[in-house]
Amino acid sequence: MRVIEGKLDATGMRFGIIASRFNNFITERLVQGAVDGLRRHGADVDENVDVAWVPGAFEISFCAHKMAASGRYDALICVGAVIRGDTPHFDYICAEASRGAGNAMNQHGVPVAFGLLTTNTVEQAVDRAGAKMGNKGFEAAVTAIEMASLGKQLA
Ligand code: INI
Repeated sequence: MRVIEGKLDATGMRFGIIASRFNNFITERLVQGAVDGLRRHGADVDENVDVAWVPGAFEISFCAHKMAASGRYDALICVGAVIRGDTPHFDYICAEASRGAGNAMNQHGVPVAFGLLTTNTVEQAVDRAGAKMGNKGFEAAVTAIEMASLGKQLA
C-alpha cells in the first residue's frame, strides 16, 4: 500500500494570505496566527509570504482568484471574521466567501485554506482568534502547508 499524505514542512514554499479588514480587531489576530503557523513550520515569512488585505469577507473571492491565477503561490490562506447581525447579510457574505475560495482552489489547482470565522457573536470570534478555541488562522496555515505538500506529491 502506498500512503500519500502531506508533510508539515513549509521550507521553501510560498504562501499568500488574504485577510479582510472588516472586524480587524479579530482578523489581525488571525493573520498573526497564520504567519506564526507558517514560520514555525519552516516558511521564510520575510521572503515567501505575502499578505493581501481586502475590505470585507465578500471581497476575499476576487483576491483568491487573482492570487491563485498568478502561479506565485504553493497555497493560499483566507482569513476573515463575519459576525451575524439582525439581517440575512451574514449569509450572503459567508456564501460568497466560501464559494469563491473553493472555486479559486479548484479552478487554478492551488490549495486554499479557509480560515474565515462565521460566528453568531463577537465573543465566539474572539475565542477563535487566539483565546479559548485556539487561533483559526494558525490552523488554516497548517492546513495550507499540508495541502501544498500533498499537491506537490500528486503533481
Ligand atoms: N464583512 C466582513 O468581513 N464581516 C462582517 O461581519 C461584515 N458585516 O457584518 O457586514 C462584512 N461586511 C462587508 C462585506 O464583506 C463587503 O465588504 C461589503 O458588503 C462591500 O462589498
